[in-house]
Amino acid sequence: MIILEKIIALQKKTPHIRNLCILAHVDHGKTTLADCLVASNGIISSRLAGKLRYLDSREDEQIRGITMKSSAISLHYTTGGNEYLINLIDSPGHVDFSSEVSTAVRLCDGAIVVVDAVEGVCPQTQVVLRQAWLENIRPVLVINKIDRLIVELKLTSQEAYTHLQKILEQVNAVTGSLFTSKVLEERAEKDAEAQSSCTENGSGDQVYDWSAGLEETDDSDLYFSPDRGNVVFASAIDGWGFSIHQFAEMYSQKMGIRSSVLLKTLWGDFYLNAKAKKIMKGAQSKGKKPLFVQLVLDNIWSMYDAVVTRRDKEKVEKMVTSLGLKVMSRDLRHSDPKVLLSAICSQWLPVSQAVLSMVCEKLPSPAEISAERVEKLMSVGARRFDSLPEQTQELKKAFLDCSADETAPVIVFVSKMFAVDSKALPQNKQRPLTQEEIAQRREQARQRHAERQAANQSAESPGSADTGGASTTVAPASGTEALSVKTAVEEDNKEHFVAFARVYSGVLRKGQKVFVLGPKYDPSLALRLPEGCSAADVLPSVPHMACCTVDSLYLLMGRELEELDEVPTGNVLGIGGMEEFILKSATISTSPSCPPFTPLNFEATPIVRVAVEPKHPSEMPKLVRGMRLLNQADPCAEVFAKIEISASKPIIPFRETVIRPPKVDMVNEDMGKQQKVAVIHQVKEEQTKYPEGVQVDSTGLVTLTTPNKMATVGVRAIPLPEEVTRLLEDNVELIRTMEQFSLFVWEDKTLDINQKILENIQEFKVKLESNLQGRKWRGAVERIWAFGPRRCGPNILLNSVEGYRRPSVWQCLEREKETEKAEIRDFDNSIASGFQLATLSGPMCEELLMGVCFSVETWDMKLSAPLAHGAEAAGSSVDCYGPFSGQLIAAMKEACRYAFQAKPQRLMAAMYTCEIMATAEVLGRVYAVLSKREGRVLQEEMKEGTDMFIIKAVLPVAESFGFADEIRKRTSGLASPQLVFSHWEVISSDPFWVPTTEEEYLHFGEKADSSNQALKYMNAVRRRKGLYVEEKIVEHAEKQRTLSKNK
Ligand SMILES: Nc1nc2c(ncn2[C@@H]2O[C@H](COP(=O)(O)OP(=O)(O)OP(=O)(O)O)[C@@H](O)[C@H]2O)c(=O)[nH]1
Ligand SMILES: [Mg+2]
Repeated sequence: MIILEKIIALQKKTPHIRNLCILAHVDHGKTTLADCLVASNGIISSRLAGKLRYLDSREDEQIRGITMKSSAISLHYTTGGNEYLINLIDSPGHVDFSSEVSTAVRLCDGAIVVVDAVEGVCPQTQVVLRQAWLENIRPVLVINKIDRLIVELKLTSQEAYTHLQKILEQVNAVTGSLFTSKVLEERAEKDAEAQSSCTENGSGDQVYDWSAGLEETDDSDLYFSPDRGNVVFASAIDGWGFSIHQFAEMYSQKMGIRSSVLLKTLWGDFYLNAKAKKIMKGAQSKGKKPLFVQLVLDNIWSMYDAVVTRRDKEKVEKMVTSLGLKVMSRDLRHSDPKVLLSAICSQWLPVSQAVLSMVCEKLPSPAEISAERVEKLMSVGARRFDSLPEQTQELKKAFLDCSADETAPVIVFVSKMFAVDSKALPQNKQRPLTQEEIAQRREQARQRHAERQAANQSAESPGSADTGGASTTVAPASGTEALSVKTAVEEDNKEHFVAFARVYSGVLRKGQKVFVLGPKYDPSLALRLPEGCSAADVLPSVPHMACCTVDSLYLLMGRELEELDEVPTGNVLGIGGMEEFILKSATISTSPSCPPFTPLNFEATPIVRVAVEPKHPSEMPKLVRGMRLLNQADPCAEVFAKIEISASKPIIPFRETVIRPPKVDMVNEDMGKQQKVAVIHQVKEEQTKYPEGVQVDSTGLVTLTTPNKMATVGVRAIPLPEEVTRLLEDNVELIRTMEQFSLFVWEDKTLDINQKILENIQEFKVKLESNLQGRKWRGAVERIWAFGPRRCGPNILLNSVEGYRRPSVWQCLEREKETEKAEIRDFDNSIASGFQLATLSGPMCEELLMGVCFSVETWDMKLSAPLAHGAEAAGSSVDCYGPFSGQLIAAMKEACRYAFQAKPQRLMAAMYTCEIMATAEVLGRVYAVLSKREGRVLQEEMKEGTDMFIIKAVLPVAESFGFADEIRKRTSGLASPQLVFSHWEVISSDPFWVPTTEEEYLHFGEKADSSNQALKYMNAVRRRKGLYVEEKIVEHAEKQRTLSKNK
């Protein structure tokens, strides 16, 4: 309880707060490190640190041994005479839970990035560094598991030094590439500004500057380096860790060298010249031991050698006394040397001290939030910060001040909702009793006992008025007890949602009235509200805004929650009673002009779905409730409904596309012609079964007329180059912004788009142009009509109608120069809608299309003028085929589908990439599993200094179920892959392929459906969707036989 009071007091000292999260690849030791830090506060015993994994509070986390949910804990730490409050969030490292990392990173100002000294930088390490970068939070580095270098790899201290240097280089390379891309971006921005001001002034002399700006920008405090104090070397499991500060202090006393000198030279190419008593440069070239090896690593190596390897009791005792440590004799006698080791090392170089003092020194406090980060948080999507309403812009000051004044507006961001068992809530928890309460209870019990005895005695003499009274007072008491038990049982089944949040300004109090702003809230709507209004007033309803009262506030202490009355700015907290108002994330404020925070950066893409239904249909409502809770809690799977459900097999998505007709070289073509017997004609005829009214010419142009014969459209499908498809996929946000802009123009409104976004759009356009080269694509980019499906997908509708100039989709780029009046033809929208529908579900198995360009080449309308201009609405000439616009949509959709079918069609499969680490012995088995599942190895390399191979491979999602398990089984648990969605890939085989030549007949037989992977996938999807599957089950009935007879 002392801790709690201390923490509450510290919460008010904003400059002494550090909000940070621990990030790393899976299994690099985040939770173990967190354990050591938690133990330093006496919350768990230091003997159990590393074994308990205190922050993995869920049962399934303990069983599986991995973290699945991020959880927070508040710690205090004293260094340099100052007390600090550290709000620590442990995050999961497995890709499957990467959304939890995003929610954690948003609430922090700094991060501890943990890297395994053996495995080095792994894919997820890069991802978390990127995430920290995107959220503008400052990272520090902990290189963990140094003990593995000694015990497992048996490196010498010199080798270990080289190895550690390499790891640092790897980490810095990742940071460096992030930094370079940012500088170049800023540079381009500045250039654009300079250019625009240049043209405004019309000044004649031009200065060309071709430096990239990299030289001028100071990036030195960005990189990790031990001499900058942002790196700690540790072994969390053995409880030790150090930064070179500690050794510099130690040796400056011992050797009489100033510690500032040691700080500069302990890491790097320096050595000690014992004769001259000098530190010299050039250890490597002169073949000397670097200072770091001699003064730091050698000590640790000899400690491990004495304690673990040789178990030399005398030497250990000597070392212990020379270091001035005290070791309990039971540790000295323990049969496991690791126990003794951690007892010594955790005293000598306590990891918590090294890490926490680095954190307090190097990471910023909440008050130091940068203006850049604030603007990033406040400007949603494409909106420019200075296009936000004035009151909203004023709030930037509140963020920067980070003040806990009464007058400061309250701004809180909720990044996720997490479920807590109602028993675990502090209100419902049994408090430990105080001494007086215990005494009181004892007294009560004694009285009751005495009464009962008295009653028993008087029962022998019935009719006593006394006893009657006593029994009536007892009865109701037991009644209420029973009642409360019942309600408690009901409560038991209830999960409570607690909002995981942080205060950015002001003080959040229990019982306060606040606005809850959803992610889609528009702060300009606040202008409509009366000035100076608060959430306590009766206000007109505004979309995505709700008013509510803060129910309860919690301090997050790992698995415990402590109730609080108020939380000042800069702290991480839990808020109860918000489940009605918040789905996943929200912004809470006392000011209605507060903008919602930018959405979180989620790194993972959800690919696979399942359909679920309850086993007993009567339990449907429960399932619905469970699903709703699940949705609120997390994208990860978990069921709250506690009923039996049956889940479908995983639903694997595919995409459909067309490709260019395959090229056959001349010789082969000739041979093909000879062999392709008459069958070929038959097949051709079968395939080109187009209904009446659809004309298809030999080049694949499909012409279709609406039922009322009023309009004709001619459409051709063209495969888009792969780069273009990828470009379209990567720039969905930009396309959406463009679409929004066009919509605003359509409604005669304007949308202010951020300068940077405009530039990105321009860049996107240039890239498109450079990828769409050649005669076929001349001027195509300007003629883009729409993107689809859903207006922003990877397919293009192209306007190739002669003489039709419609407003370009790029109009947001051409705001200034008034383009010549382009007009929109009537029913323009119907054509686009037809295209959207067609791309939404393709003809093969009703999956989305991808990488297809539909070029509208003719569009004739034989409309009498009045029909086009609203006569239809008047009802005078409604034809029997329904509204004309609808007919046109349907015709366009059909035309697109036939155009698609006129080309060679292919399925596209979603692909995972995975990185597998395996030893040489099991390599062959890994390959066997991969090739069985249609995987493809991209790269194989040996991890330096180890006997591990790293294999990078891609694998279709459809083949991935049970993959991780199979690999683990086949390699006896030595290799464990993580699958990450990477891209869509065309399956090269043609689903409609049938054998046509004699040779193929011989080889595949007549049906040939056994070998066709694409057909297999397509039919599986068709079957699932209840579509017609073309399959012969029984072909020659007379040839059937019963197996049992023949056997
Ligand atoms: N040899 C050695 N093993 C360690 C060290 N730190 C952690 N481990 C082990 O590494 C394994 C993973 O540790 P965790 O702390 O659960 O790793 P994590 O990063 O929290 O993993 P996720 O949360 O699942 O991503 C455990 O078996 C630990 O015992 C260390 O310093 N040395
Ligand atoms: Mg963990």
